[in-house]
Amino acid sequence: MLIDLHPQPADMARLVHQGMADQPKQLPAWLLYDAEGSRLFDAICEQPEYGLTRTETALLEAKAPELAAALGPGVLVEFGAGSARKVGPLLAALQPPAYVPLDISGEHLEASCQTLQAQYPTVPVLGICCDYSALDQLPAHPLLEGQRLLGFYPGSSLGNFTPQQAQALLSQFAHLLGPDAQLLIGIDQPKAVERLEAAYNDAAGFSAAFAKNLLVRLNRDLGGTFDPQAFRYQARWQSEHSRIAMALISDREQTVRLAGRDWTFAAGEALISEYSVKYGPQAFAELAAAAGWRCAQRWSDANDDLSLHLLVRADSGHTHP
Ligand code: AVI
Repeated sequence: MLIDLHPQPADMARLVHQGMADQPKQLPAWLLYDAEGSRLFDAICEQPEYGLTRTETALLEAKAPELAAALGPGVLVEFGAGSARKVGPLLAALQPPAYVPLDISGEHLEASCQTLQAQYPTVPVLGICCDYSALDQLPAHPLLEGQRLLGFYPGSSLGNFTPQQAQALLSQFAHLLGPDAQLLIGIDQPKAVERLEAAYNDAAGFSAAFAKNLLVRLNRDLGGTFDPQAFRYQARWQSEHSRIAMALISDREQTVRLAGRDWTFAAGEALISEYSVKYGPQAFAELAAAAGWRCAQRWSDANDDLSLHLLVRADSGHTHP
């Protein structure tokens, strides 16, 4: 079952106008995820240099019963579920009354819903295709009515927002999930620069293809005239911001038409395709606190590369881990 709330072309054009007028030019990360972008992202997750997915999946598998016990009963709402490959152990341990994956990539989401429904026939699955960062409220649905909601936000996708946007997003999740909610969130941590830069610039070229697919997508869906060959992909660690900046660098001065307007690039000018901010446990706890959440418990892998944080509402009086 799928509810389709994908942004309309006029909304996409408005966001593109805003982002292209920014300095540096930058577009919302969710535009990367058309059907091809979602496929390329899945391929990135399997590259030897990109350990995030493997580490988090292993941690979820190992800790699923503990995580389920800490979360308690409720409908599981996953933000940015994509292929929903991580949630299995949690569904098995939690046996929630329903599982509600949200994702921007409709076709991809539909396929994941079908696969999961077949694997977990006792858990009703309700997919919602949407930009979860712009969702004011969850749609009314019998599966959600009167239920306590548990948020699940793995993959460190919070890092694809600036810290200011990330704080707003965490506050919005609190609002969407309601007073009794908890949020289980996966956060990638800072580590050696060489490892970080390699993770976002895999030798097989999937990271570059993923970023360049943005231009193909913009050409197709928003009347763009980008020549992907005229841009080069770059991923750099910016320690002052604790983030990887992924960019498409214009190899010459050029003017591109997009969403009904002309945009000029200087030679060497960047179009930021994505940031990926990394938070250590302390920095993340501060960010969560600013958004009204308290870190109740943390799990991490043996190398302490990545954390799963269990967040409870700061005003809930909930004392359990
Ligand atoms: C989805 N997100 C957490 C990925 C990341 O690691 O920031 C997106 C990504 N882009 C290129 N590689 C991975």
